[in-house]
This record gives sequence, structure tokens and C-alpha cells, in this order.
Amino acid sequence: MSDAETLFERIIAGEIPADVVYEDDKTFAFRDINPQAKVHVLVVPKKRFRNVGELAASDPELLSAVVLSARKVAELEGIAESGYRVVFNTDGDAGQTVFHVHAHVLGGEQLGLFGR
Ligand code: IU
Repeated sequence: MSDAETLFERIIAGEIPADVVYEDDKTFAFRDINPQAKVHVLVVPKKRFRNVGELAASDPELLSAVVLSARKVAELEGIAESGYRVVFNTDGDAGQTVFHVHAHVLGGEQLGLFGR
């Protein structure tokens, strides 16, 4: 798990190659290596927090920046009009595997309902 914790920082630093979709001073967005929809991009704040709750409690402006970057990604990917989903998995039952908060931006097709 400790490798996974540092992985996104290494991607942001350019030490591990990624398919970068968008970057600004506070956030970094790249394609998920195991896409779950036609468009599947991860938006990561450059400063690390464990999950979205900790980010919201500690730095709400940065959470806002992540959500705005998700919207920017949707525009760049051409899915802002058709609709998209923003997901923050949080801990065990949600399947969070990388403990550096990230928003999944999903779309490009009709998405299924939530559930198991
Ligand atoms: P999760 O919400 O923590 O489960 O999401 C982690 C995502 O990171 C998951 O969708 C992986 O496919 C993705 N990912 C990646 O894009 N590149 C990597 O090198 C690794 C995981 I490891």
C-alpha cells in the first residue's frame, strides 16, 4: 500500500509516465490505466490528502479546485454537454486503493446505475 500512496506523487512529478489530460498549479489529471468507461480520467490535487473528507475539512478551496478541474476535463474530453460522473472512493467498501485523494471523471457513454 505504501507504493500506491506515493504513486500519484511520482506521476505528478513526471517520474512515471501518464497520459496527461490537464494540469494547472493545484491539480493534475490523467487517464486511468484501467478505464471503466469510454472516458475515465483521474483528477488529483498536487498536495496529498488521504480522501475527499480530509481534503474538504483541511482545504475546501483545493476541493473546489479539484471539482473545477473535473469540469475542465469534461469540457476537454467533449462530454460536458452529454453528462459525466465524478466519484471519490473512500476507504474499504468503496474500493479505494490509492490513498491520495482523486476524483474519477467518467463518461462518454450511458453509465450504469450505482450499486454492487
Ligand atoms: P481508487 O478509487 O483508489 O480505487 O482508484 C485508483 C485508480 O487508480 C484505479 O482506477 C486504477 O486503475 C488507477 N491507477 C492508475 O490509473 N494508474 C496506476 O498506475 C495505478 C492505478 I497502481
